[in-house]
Amino acid sequence: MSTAHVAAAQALSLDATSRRSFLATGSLTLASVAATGMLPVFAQDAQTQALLGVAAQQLPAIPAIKRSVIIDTDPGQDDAIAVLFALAAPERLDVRALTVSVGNMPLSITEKNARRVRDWAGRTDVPVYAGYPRPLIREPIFADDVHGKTGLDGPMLHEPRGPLSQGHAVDYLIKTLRSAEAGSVVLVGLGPLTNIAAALNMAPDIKPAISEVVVLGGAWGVGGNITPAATFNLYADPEAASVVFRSGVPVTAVSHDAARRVLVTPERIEPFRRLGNTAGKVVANILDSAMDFAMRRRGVKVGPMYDPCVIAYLLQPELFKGARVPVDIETRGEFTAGATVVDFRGYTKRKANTLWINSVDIDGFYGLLEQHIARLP
Ligand SMILES: [Ca+2]
Repeated sequence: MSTAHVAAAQALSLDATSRRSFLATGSLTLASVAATGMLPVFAQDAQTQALLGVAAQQLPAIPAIKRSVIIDTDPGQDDAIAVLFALAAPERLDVRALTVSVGNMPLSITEKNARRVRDWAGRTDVPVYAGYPRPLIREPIFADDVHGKTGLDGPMLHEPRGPLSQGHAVDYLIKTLRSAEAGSVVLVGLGPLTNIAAALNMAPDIKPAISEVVVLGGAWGVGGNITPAATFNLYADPEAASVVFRSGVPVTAVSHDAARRVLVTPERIEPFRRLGNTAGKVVANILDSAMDFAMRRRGVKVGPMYDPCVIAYLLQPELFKGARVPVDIETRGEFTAGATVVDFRGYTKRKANTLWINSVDIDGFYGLLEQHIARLP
């Protein structure tokens, strides 16, 4: 472990408030630097600072403690793999609930898919709450061209074994976060951010309980996947994304700059099929379907793996590089709605609100995913 990792691990192991402060400031406090004799994690040389702005740094490892997580999701093929991944790490991630948003498909389909995914993981104990059936302001858009009419093409789809939980996802989020200790819950946003934004708007008093909102989305270097400028999750509800990024809660954006480079190919799929368990087969069948889409769209069997990158970040952040930067969401652009405007060079003079992740160790990611999918039924 590097000295930076040790320092960060010490900072992160202090207590919930200190960890939240680390995420918010991107550096250790002077007191902790003095105590450990180590430099802040995101320090960099002056030339890089002057020419390119903030440089991405390898993220520190974190102690293997168990964290409380609520996953907001719109399954969705890559969502399904991400949720399986998270449910396969119960010693690290206490998945309190799945809250479901409209997104890849209408809510009636995404909530049903969420219940199927928990069945595949053998985890009918994880409640599933349905949230907003539409974005805050705009008309919904769907991604059935990618995920199929079922939202989850590939595996055999069964009738979900357990019911939807009573109550609205936003009410669940507010109630749960109100009774949680400060900085004790990670919110994961794998779909449009409508539910999370609505909860933050309705009950700003829940903010201290949230240690971090980890969002799959945004792009700066690689462009969007729904328009040239924007990524699906943020384009589908730019106003909601703006609420979340401006909320003051520490945001981590696992951007497409990183996630779009985690390529799926037939060679990457085979190890999952060979695992021999149900979950491995489900993952392989989902990715086979994604390869069929890739053939139709690009004429070549290669496609990106998005949502599972967020779970890898939660389990092993040292597989990623990122930087603390100010990020704004475009809500009014004629061609750029939902785009992430990332200020690496300090033009906006705004305080950094986002840990922007733009690089990933791809082999490390696949190793971690495979190891976890292998643990499932
Ligand atoms: Ca998703």
